[in-house]
Amino acid sequence: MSLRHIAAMTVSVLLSISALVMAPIARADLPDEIPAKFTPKTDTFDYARRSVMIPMRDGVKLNTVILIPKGAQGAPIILNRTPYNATKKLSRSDSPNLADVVPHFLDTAAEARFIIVSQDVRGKYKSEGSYVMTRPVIGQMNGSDTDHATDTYDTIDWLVKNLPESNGRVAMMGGSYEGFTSLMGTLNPHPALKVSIPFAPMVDGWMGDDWFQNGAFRQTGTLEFIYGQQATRSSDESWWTGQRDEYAEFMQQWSAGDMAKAKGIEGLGFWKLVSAHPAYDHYWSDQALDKYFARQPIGVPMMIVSGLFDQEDIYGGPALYRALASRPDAAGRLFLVMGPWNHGGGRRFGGDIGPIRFGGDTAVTFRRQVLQPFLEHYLLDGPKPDLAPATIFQTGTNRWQNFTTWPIGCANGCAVKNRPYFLQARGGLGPLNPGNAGSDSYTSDPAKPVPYIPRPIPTGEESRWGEWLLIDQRFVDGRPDVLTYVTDRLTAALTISGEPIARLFAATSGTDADWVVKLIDVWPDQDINRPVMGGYQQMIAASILRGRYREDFANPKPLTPGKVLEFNVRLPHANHVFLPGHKIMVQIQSTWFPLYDRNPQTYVENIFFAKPKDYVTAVQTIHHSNSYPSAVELPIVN
Ligand code: PG9
Repeated sequence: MSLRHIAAMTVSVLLSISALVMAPIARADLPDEIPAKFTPKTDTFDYARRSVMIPMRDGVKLNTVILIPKGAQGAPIILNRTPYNATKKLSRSDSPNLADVVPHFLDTAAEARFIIVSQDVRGKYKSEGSYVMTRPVIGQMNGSDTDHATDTYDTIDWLVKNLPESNGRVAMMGGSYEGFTSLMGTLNPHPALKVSIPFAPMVDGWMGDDWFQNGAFRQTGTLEFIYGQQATRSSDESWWTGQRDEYAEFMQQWSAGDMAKAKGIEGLGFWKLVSAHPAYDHYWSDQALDKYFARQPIGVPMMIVSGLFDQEDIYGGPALYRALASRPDAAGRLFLVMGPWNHGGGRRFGGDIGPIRFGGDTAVTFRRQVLQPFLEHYLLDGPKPDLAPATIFQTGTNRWQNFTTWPIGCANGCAVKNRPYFLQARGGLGPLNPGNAGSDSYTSDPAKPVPYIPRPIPTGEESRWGEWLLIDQRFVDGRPDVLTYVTDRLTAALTISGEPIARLFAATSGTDADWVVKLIDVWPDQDINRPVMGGYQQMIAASILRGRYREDFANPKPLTPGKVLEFNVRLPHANHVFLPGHKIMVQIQSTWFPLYDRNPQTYVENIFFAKPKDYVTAVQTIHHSNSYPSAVELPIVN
């Protein structure tokens, strides 16, 4: 073989090797490793899971997750309707046991082998259709043919016809937004719906639930919530921040409108509506469910469950109860439970909030001793529970109390009367008239707002959101822009039961002002066994009023600079004993940041869009004299 021959052969071998190396592997050569259908091995599970798309009357299908206890026969159904991902809701753990995969508030129902169902509301997660935040009922505000009432009806109709394991009786349960859907499901109810238990329901988003409190905009929670709910269907985009301290984050913009713009959410549907309706106009009052339900028959027996320290929906539960309780169809069918809970406490753990303890897990006690017997009575013909119309936890003494009305008010021979505790000179507080003319002033500076909890105010895993209403208030006591009034040390217990109201006679140098009032229980100076409680300033009830709504929530008006005006600040309901050795304190301030957006203190048409130049310092004067007797009226039990 000649050299040329060998060279030619070598070249051809190299070429074919390189051809082999370079030849692309056909994509089809890699088989899909995910099977067309995977059947999980669930023979050790004590329940079966089904996911179905249930058709509504307009053809839209809603994703519904159904957990059926194995061997179930004649089991009642608990229905939860959520904007928070039904699949995740029913996957609390990876346990094969039903009671461990459902959320805590369904634990007793799961232990009793009820069928548990959760459904994505229209437009969220795997459900079809369009999403509208807290979709209003069909009518003026909802021109479509569907709302939560019709979707509930259609869902229940499907469930009772398609689940042979059920006894055809359904209860609705859920908290907050799901409390709202549990309430809406009772309008024109399906005959199979036997009872509803709305926990911490969102009832009036302007007066005190979620979005506003007496007209002050709850900016942190709301903007973040709108982002999470409305940016995408599956809530996979969410609020971002480059700050650990939410105070610093919100100081970067003056108005909530500028903050929304900075985050890129100014085009989202609900934000556009909120920011177009700063006052309590028809948009809000027509959606207020206490007012709406007061005009409807009570569809099914209902247990409204509320938290005394709910940082999101403290208003709705008792407001709804009050609107309905005196109607004839409420007798024996309407119940209120108020526990020492934050938002979710009754649905999860109710043993403490921060360092404040309630003498054991009150949430488990409630679920086992009150909720489950109630469910079993209506869903399984169990014995009629011995349940008072209002079951309210008394803080301070840490015990449950039963009442025939709530608030007690003038029932039972006026056992409870509102009595003023007057602000007095030198920071005093007490039942005696304040006497000689007196007043205290402070400068409220929107550039240095009072934080609502100590800084840094972290979000995410470090967040103190669930405990903030019970954080020790000493961190602001003594600030020059916070006024403090306090009683002498109590020699006897003082019990309040109901809704405290602050009546402030105040003047501002500006043309608008916010008034924050906090009713505080001051613990004895020292506690050897629990040092953290020594001198603790525990809020019992607190609220904010945007001054422009002093006369009319629907029609704001500028304040006249320097003129003494009366401002009535309604505080959330309380059922509390100030124990001997404790003191009663009131704190007053004009910012509560960044939770509430800042009042520019210059009257502008729409605070959402106030300009930086509108934000000015103002001198706030609180009067305490016989002619201007500022006071906190306490619902004192005789
Ligand atoms: N507080 C929340 C909410 C309720 C209703 C409407 C919007 C938000 C919640 O926890 O669901």
